[in-house]
Amino acid sequence: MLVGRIIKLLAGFYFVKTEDSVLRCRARGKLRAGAEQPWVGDFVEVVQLSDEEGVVDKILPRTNLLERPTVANITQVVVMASLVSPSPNLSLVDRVLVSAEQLNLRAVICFNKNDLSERPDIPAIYEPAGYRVVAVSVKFGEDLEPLFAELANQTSVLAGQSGVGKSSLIDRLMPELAVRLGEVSSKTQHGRHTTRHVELIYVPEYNAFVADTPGFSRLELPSSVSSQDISALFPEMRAARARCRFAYDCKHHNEPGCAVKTLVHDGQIAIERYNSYLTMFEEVKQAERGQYK
Ligand SMILES: Nc1nc2c(ncn2[C@@H]2O[C@H](COP(=O)(O)OP(=O)(O)OP(=O)(O)O)[C@@H](O)[C@H]2O)c(=O)[nH]1
Ligand SMILES: [Zn+2]
Repeated sequence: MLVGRIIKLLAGFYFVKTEDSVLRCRARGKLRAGAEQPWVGDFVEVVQLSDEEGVVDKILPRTNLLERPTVANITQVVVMASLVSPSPNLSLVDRVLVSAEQLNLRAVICFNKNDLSERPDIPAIYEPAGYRVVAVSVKFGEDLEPLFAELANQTSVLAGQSGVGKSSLIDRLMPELAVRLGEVSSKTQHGRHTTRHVELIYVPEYNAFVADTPGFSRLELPSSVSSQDISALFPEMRAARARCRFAYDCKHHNEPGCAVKTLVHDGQIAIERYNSYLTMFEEVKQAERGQYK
């Protein structure tokens, strides 16, 4: 039995990347519906029928299954923002980071277009939180090595507002670096973005999988998060919470003896991050009020 990974779903076929080829596969009947349905990103057992064809026989256990885009076994989120044009939407960056924390995914922040502006103050906002931050110019191919190093051995999904350079990055990762089979005809006929489903691009040089998710711009704030738990999803606030006078009842807003506010005051939590926290807290609080009315 051969083990591979589904990298694309097209017209009822699963394209499974194995050690040394990509097989076009049908799935066994029992796998085609419901919970047993295979998704892009799944590791699967395949019965090979020929050099090019096979049958997906079994889905191996998943570590996660992301929705919108539906993709399995993601290990990290790359949050993309541009330093200028569009100016960075840091509240969107923070929302994606909070979602990544909740999903237990590693997060990397990639600030693009550093050819237009340096703005070292912006990446610095994320340092106290311990996030990996890179500043690159995708267009001019500058400073990309640290980003590629972060992609290595991971399965990444890109998130970021429109115009920050997600497609440009995907284009850089392929075609000269990436395995992207069965694309030629659909590309010439309809262009790349007609692919409705998410696709995984494999970059052999870094053993990196990157999800190409056209139109995908943000991860939704998971609805299961409670207002009280939001501060735990900000790594630089997490440890301080226990030291607040009201401990886990503290909203870190106007309460006396708040350890989080002390860190903000001392510059150990960036004011931008703290403001994002307050916004998200209010948003979730409002939703909770609606729920319990
Ligand atoms: N100056 C500069 N421009 C860039 C850079 N990277 C991308 N761009 C430009 O920014 C614009 C948007 O880039 P895209 O790659 O289409 O952005 P996107 O995030 O995929 O946008 P959507 O498809 O709308 O989600 C294009 O005109 C790119 O040429 C960069 O590093 N520097
Ligand atoms: Zn507090």
